[in-house]
Formats: sequence, C-alpha cells, structure tokens
Amino acid sequence: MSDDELDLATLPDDELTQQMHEDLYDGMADEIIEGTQILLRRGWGPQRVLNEALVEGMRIVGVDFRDGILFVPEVLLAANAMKGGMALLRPLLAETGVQQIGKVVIGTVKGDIHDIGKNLVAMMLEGAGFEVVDIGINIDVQTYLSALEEHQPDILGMSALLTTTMPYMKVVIDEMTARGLRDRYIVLVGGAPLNEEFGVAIGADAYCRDAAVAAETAQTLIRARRDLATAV
Ligand code: B1M
Repeated sequence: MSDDELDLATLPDDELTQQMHEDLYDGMADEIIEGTQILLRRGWGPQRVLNEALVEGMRIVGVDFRDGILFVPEVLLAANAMKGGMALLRPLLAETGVQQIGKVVIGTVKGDIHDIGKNLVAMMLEGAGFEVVDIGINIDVQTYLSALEEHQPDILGMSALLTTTMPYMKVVIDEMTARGLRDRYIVLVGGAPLNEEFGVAIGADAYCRDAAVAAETAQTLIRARRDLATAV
C-alpha cells in the first residue's frame, strides 16, 4: 500500500460506510469488495451491509446521474462495483436454511438493461426460500412465455427502471391472458418508476416497492393461493 492509500480496515463503521459510498461513486470495485468483507467481519448482517453501504451508495449515484453530474460510463462502473459487493452477500442472504416454498421466474423487460434491483430481488427471494430462475435483461414477451413453459414457476417477476419500458409489463400480462395462462401464475412487478396504482392498472397481482417487500409478498401470495387450493 502506498502512503496516500487509505487502509479501510482502520476506519470506524460510520466512516467506512461513508468511504464506501464514495468508492461506489468512483466505481472502485476492489475497495467495495474489501469494505463489504470488513463490515461482515465486524459482525454486520448481510442485509445491513446491503442497505447501508451499497444501496445507499447507489442512491447517491442515481441523484447525480439524474442531475447530469455523472454519465453512463461512470454509472456503469458504479454498478459494476456494486455487483462486486453483492456477489459476496448473495450466498449469505440465501443461506437462511428455510425450506423451498416455490419457484420464481424473473427478468427485466424488453428495452431495459437495468439489472441491479432485479438481482437484489432474486437474492432476497432465494433467501426467503424460493428457487429463482433469473432470465436476465431486455426480455421480450416470447422469452417470458417460453421461460414460464420451461420452468413452470409459481410466480413471474418483472422489473422495469424506465418510464418508457414499464408499459411493456402490460404487453406480457395481456399476452398471458390472451393465451389463457394468466391465472396459472402470480405476477409481481417492481422497479423505481412503478407504483401500486400502475400495478393494479396493468393487472399484476402486486407491485413490490423493494426487494424485501417482494420476498414478503411472494410468501404471502403463494401461501394464500395454496390455502385456497386446499380449501376447494
Ligand atoms: Co439508468 N436510469 N439509464 N442506468 N439508472 C435510471 C433508472 C434513472 C432514474 C436515472 C435518473 O435519471 N435519475 C433514469 C430513468 C428515468 C426514467 O425513465 N424515469 C435512467 C436512464 C434515463 C437511463 C438511460 C436511458 C440513460 C441514457 O442512456 N441516456 C439508460 C437506459 C438503458 C436501458 O435500459 N435501455 C440507462 C443506463 C444505465 C446504466 C447502464 C448506466 C446503469 C445500469 C447498470 C445495471 O443495472 N447493470 C444505470 C443505473 C445504474 C441507473 C441508476 C443510477 C441506479 C439503478 C439501480 O441500480 N438502483 C438509476 C437511478 C435510480 O434508480 N435512482 C437509473 C439500485 C437498485 C437497488 O434499485 O433498481 O430501484 P432499483 O430496485 C429496487 C426496487 O425498484 C425494487 O427492488 C429493488 C431492490 O430494493 N425492484 C423490484 C426492482 N425491480 C423489481 C422487480 C420486482 C420487485 C421489485 O419483481 C417482483
């Protein structure tokens, strides 16, 4: 280490998370991985590291991206750094030892390549006991339908981060309805520009504000569906 390099391990928790926000902003993946490891070693739970160090850092990036201070290449580096930290947290979030309670197919809709939120949702669902088949980004209706047929999940999850791509969720739901498939699946939708009203308007079963809500909602709706099935 050179003299002017910062030793992250010497920083107290609050300064370390602050530094991680700055490192995320600067797209420094190695530092984000190191910071994540340090916080975990200090006994922070994976959920806390995720929320306070990574998601909060990305929120700050989002504000400056919106305001034209950061541009796509910088944001891509930040996203890459965030993924480095998430890769460490993924097995920890998933290792809750809960029984598998259902299967989810999840993907980001056509025209949209944002995947950090979707990946987080996938991790939280795994942690809540779901088998998750992540079919990726820029997913068209045919690919969603093929994945449903191939994997036979209980739940379809769709993500959209752009106001221009969120209407595509309705295209997928309408096509499921047209093919008589809609009632076979619970459809959950999420992404920053969506809201409850939009979820209702497009015919989803629920809009999920964040990854934790997605995991809770998936559990609640799958239990309700199974209770209904055993009652009839
Ligand atoms: Co984009 N981008 N971006 N971008 N980008 C936004 C979304 C934007 C809000 C930035 C801004 O202006 N402030 C803006 C959208 C404006 C709008 O439509 N209202 C925007 C834009 C305009 C664009 C481009 C058009 C920019 C350009 O090219 N000029 C372009 C579009 C590319 C495309 O998709 N076709 C673009 C590109 C990019 C990058 C490639 C550089 C990069 C993506 C990298 C990647 O994902 N691999 C990027 C990023 C990183 C962002 C911001 C900064 C961060 C998104 C993120 O990862 N957030 C974002 C600003 C922002 O959102 N504040 C922005 C962190 C993540 C944890 O949160 O994704 O909201 P989020 O997910 C949450 C919830 O929404 C929910 O749970 C998640 C976890 O709690 N959730 C679900 C999400 N999906 C769910 C699915 C579910 C349930 C819950 O299913 C059941």
